[in-house]
Amino acid sequence: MTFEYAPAPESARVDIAPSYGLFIDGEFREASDGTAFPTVSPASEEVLADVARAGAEDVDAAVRAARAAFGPWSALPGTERAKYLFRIARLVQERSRELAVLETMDNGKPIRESRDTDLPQVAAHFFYYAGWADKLRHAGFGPDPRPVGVAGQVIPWNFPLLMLAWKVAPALAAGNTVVLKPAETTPLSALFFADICRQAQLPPGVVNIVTGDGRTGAELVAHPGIDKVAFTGSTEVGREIARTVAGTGKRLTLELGGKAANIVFDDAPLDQAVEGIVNGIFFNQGHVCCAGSRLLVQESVQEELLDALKRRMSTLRVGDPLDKNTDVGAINSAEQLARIRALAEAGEAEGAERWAPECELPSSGYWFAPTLFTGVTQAHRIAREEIFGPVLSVLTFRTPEEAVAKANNSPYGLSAGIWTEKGSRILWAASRLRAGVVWANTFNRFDPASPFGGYKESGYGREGGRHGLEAYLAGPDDRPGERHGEE
Ligand code: TXE
Repeated sequence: MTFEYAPAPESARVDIAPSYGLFIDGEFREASDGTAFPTVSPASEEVLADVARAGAEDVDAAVRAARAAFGPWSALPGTERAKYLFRIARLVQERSRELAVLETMDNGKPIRESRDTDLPQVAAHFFYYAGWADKLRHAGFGPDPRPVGVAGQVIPWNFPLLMLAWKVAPALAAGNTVVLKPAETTPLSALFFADICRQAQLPPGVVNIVTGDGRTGAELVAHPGIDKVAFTGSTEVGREIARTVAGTGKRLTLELGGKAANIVFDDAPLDQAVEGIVNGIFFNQGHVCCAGSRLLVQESVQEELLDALKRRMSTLRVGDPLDKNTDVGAINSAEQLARIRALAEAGEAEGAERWAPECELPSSGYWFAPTLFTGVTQAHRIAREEIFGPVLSVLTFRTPEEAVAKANNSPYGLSAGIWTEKGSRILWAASRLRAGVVWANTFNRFDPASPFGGYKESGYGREGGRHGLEAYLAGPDDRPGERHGEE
């Protein structure tokens, strides 16, 4: 299947209304206490729209709607659920230019990325899981695979619509209903998705969207009507959610941060490696949990590689995310910019050497130039903490053993990259790296059929592929509906 798009959407228009409501039981409505918050364009700091902030009463209404919809939705034959998912996938494709522009305006990512990566991946996830909906009985999940129930899903701002797709598509395919809370800085594409659900005539209550901040997320996670919680976000909030969910019988998957090592051996094709390094850390401004934020380069090729990398970084175009020539867009929020700045300053204070190509940053909006730190040691904060921005920390190694040891010396374990011509070395290193995803001679490649998830503080559970579906199916000991008297 190919996902083909018309030429660049520079002329595509998106009509953003002045205000948006919550999507509950198939209807848009204001928050019960009438509160709302603004969502701004990170590239200009202009307010794009006011969005309702869901309080406890609204979260309760959304969970009730999802509970009421669960029985009929889960009882539909898989072939019927598949039709809805295929319809949603096609509508996402039809509206992809509009959605790509919207995503870029609300998030700050380059239009080339939202058009060529985010939107095709969103559609691909709905197509992929649509294909599973009528095959659950024949896929080794047992003779009578059943959904978990109502899923409470809390997602971040780095891939707003794609994270929605990762969570909503498998949940629906398996027969669950959902209440989803998008991040407060990027709520718009989820609300446009709600409109797609209406266009697809999805039964009311199957998908509910409650916008708001962490308070809304906390209400959702703690609600007794939820059977499963799926979260992607920071490790701190992940810990808090794990505490809330502990002992409730709710199922939980957590996809948290990362500090991936991108390991370049001396036999690697260096030009190709440079492209992979740039893609690994500057794609989506480095707002990527699996970003290759630590470059581990073999000492003998360090100089040659860094020269080539600096030349390549000097060609990156930073600026207007709606310009299809832009490579690096805006930082998503003032808070995130402050976090990136603080960690970069810590890098300098601890003695690492900072380098960035000359680039003129726009005067309004949130911006950070692509930045490289050399002379980094494992003790430095920029080698240990997730920066979640366009900042690369360079460390060196002499032997493959040292490379693997340094790569694994992290509280995180989400992803890693290996660059080498030797197939045997790829297998040797991949089996020793404590990372959920290991890429060889490529980076940041995704496919809906591949499971994704981490070790250690990067969280637990897998999304994507068959594993991602399993997370939304009841285990042999689960009794869906039992906690709600629905058996
Ligand atoms: O994340 P939060 P933030 C990392 C990254 C970044 C840092 C902080 O390092 O710099 O986290 O980002 C909702 N109960 N990642 O502050 O707060 C919140 O409203 C329930 C990595 O934006 O974790 C939003 O919808 N929900 C990551 C979502 O959680 C709560 C992606 C994420 O926000 C809540 C994002 C609570 N108590 C940040 N508090 C990745 N793994 O990709 C907040 N939320």
